Amino acid sequence: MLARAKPEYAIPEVCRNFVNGQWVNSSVRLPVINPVDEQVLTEIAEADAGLVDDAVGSARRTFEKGTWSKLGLEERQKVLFRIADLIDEHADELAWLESMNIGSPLSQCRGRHVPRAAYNFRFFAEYISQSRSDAYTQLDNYLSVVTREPVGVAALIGPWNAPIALTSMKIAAALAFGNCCVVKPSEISPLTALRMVDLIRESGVPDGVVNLVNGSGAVTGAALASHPDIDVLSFTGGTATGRAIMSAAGQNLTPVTLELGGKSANIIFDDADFERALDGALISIFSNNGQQCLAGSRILVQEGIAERFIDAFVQRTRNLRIGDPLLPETEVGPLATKQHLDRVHSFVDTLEADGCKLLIGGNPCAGFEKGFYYEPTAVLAPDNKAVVCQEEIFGPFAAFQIFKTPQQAWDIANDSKFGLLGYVWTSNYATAMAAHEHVKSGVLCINSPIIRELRAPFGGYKESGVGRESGAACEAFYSELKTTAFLTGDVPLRKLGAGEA
Ligand code: TXE
Repeated sequence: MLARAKPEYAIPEVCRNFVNGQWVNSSVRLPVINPVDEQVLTEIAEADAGLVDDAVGSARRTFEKGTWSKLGLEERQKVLFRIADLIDEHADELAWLESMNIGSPLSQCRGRHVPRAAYNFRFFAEYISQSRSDAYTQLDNYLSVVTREPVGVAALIGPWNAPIALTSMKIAAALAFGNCCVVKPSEISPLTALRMVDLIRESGVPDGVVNLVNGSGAVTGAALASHPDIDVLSFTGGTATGRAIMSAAGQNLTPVTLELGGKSANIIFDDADFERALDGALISIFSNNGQQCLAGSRILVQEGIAERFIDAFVQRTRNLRIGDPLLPETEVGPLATKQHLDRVHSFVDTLEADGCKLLIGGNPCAGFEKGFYYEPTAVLAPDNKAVVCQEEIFGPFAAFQIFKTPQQAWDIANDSKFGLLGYVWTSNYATAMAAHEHVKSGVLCINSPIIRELRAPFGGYKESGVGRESGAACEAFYSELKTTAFLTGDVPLRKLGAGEA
């Protein structure tokens, strides 16, 4: 392995909490581990329920003051554009921090995740200037006008797998529609959210608008999710955690959006553009080290090309460059944590009983003294009942199945508790249309890996989530609708109590 690039950017010794414009420490520390050398990279100062309450209180008071919620549209836009510019200016640093923290290849963090974070702020800054609402004139003598108001305080709980891209989306949307927020990054990956808060402050967002609390899910996350004074909660993470969060928020009738797991079918027909489908299949399962909810982790191949396709996939998998995520040539880095590595590996134990054939991989990588590296893995499953076809593995682990007819493909794709994405590769227009009709997923990509169109809803059917994220979906979520009826004509009123005795 080549020598690793020297650290070029500072990592804070302690990741503190940011409440009402102040950095706040705490005595409980949790280590953050570097997935490459397994050393402590930094620590987080865990926010307890009291500190979470301070953060929510700060957001509430600031919201009521109106320094942000009542700021003119153009001023708000200017600040959001400034955040985007600052993210772009610090893109190398942010990508480096992300890669150091979660082990994602630097090239992917720099090429996709950080630009996406900047784009999230630009997108919502532009979106709000085009916002419209309704007026109803059908009722004689009344004009009913519908307006939107910011909802108040948003709790934003982020995941560890692509923190900057996913958490920035939540912050950008909450701020754009005039809200204050409390952000809780994953305890595994606090670094980029922390740096983003610095940049948000530098951009001119008033103190108290964005607050950040660090800590474990059980302590900090649970205190935030159950806090009675939050108005909405947006979460991205695992399905089990999503369930706990929705129950906690439900006690306060706090609306939630949940973007959860997936086990997406990547369906490849005989008539697909072979090379393109192959590229797409590899991208869909091995990007971000396989740690993505949108992974095409069940690869369904039609029988006419199955053998050739699977052979080619395995060959390309063998050639993947695994290594230090900071090196430019690296295509697959280490998994985020030791616990996650063990979980991914545990699925190998299910293969034999389910009649699956291991095609490649299936072990932690040899040849690395340290680091949570896992071999890019592919298996062939006899049917969709196999555990590796049902459970989200969230690693570089592909499960192939072979199908005969389109109907079989749709049946297998839909036989899942998840329904986040679907991918279909075909040169036949009718097959693409049939996929559109039959595949039960929140997003479907035809002849393409994921394309995240922010104008269009993103989210899942079934256990993949609740609600959607997009311009319009976020507008609906982060604002209250108000109908005001104006009397415009002469409408006599009944005179209660004015009758003769
Ligand atoms: O993340 P969790 P985990 C999937 C993936 C992965 C599995 C588990 O399959 O293997 O989920 O991931 C906070 N109240 N995805 O357990 O628990 C936590 O602190 C409030 C899919 O490592 O979902 C962190 O900030 N908050 C995925 C956040 O929830 C709580 C992304 C996410 O942690 C909490 C990540 C609680 N009770 C994992 N418990 C995707 N959809 O992209 C935890 N948290």
